[in-house]
Amino acid sequence: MRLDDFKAVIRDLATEHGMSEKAKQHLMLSIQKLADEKINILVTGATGCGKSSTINALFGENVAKVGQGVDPETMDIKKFELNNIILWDSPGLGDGKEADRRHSKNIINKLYEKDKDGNALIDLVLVILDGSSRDLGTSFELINQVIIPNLGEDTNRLLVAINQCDMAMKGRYWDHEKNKPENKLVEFLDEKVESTRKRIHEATGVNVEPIYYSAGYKDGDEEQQPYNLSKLFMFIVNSTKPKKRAVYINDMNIDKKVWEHDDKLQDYQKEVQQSFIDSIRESAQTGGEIGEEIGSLLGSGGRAVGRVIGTVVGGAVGVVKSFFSGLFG
Ligand SMILES: Nc1nc2c(ncn2[C@@H]2O[C@H](COP(=O)(O)OP(=O)(O)O)[C@@H](O)[C@H]2O)c(=O)[nH]1
Ligand SMILES: [Mg+2]
Repeated sequence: MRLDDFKAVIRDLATEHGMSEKAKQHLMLSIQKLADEKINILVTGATGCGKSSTINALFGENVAKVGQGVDPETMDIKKFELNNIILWDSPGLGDGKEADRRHSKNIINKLYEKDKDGNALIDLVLVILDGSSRDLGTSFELINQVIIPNLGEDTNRLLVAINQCDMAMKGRYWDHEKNKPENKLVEFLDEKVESTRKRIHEATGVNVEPIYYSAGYKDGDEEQQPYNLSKLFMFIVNSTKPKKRAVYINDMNIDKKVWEHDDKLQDYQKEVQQSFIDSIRESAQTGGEIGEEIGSLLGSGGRAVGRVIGTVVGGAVGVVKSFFSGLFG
């Protein structure tokens, strides 16, 4: 369990800072408790938008099967159970009237499902739009008429992401060598983000902040790495309840190369890292002296914490290192 690696790092850090045994114990127990947390994510969007590709990019190569067509047998919600993350993969709209009705119903039911504590089961709804498509009408119908009206108060758990940004201008202005968009495409994508934001706001009054990315693809020998996947991941982490955020450590893709191509890579990694630390601090939150000790170790007063973790992680811990390296050069 990779959270154990993180625990070891924090334990060393606590020892280094002369934290009391009592506070240390509390902190370790809190991290241990995080290992039992589950995060449920509903991934939806039109068939072919890249749900499976995105899931694989984020969580590892073969979690979901890419390129599965509209097979009536497999069209309904699929469930993927990782260590701590449970993914629900549902087609959006656009597969015909009958299928649309069924998918809407499935999605709405999922949105109202409660976990054992009576909280909404779904922590996060990730709606993926196909950035190469000119007609996103059914996607807006999905967001504005199916998801948002049934989301409840917590609209923060909705994330809208535009995939296949490499194909948004039919493949033009994509720099294959650097695996990133040229200026013309950046402008185009920025406009797409803005018009998406507007269309959702005008229809529902809800403010979302869409992002664009590419899940990449593999086609025989040809392979294209994801772009802005770290950014997507940062948005996913930030849309999750603070307490649960560190749980992602257990399931994120440890293949470093998928995370490397981003417009502001270091910012995203820094923010994710801070989120993980905040998450641990929050789950360890308590009053009295113990609380103070933990606060001073992991709180914003302890800004050095990230650097120290980077150092401690040093040669050892696989995923934490792989994701954070580059930050601590
Ligand atoms: N060029 C490009 N192709 C993509 C991208 N994401 C997915 N694809 C391709 O789009 C097709 C459909 O993807 P898939 O993940 O199966 O979509 P799903 O039906 O939503 O699960 C596949 O051929 C993928 O390789 C991307 O970011 N860029
Ligand atoms: Mg799929």
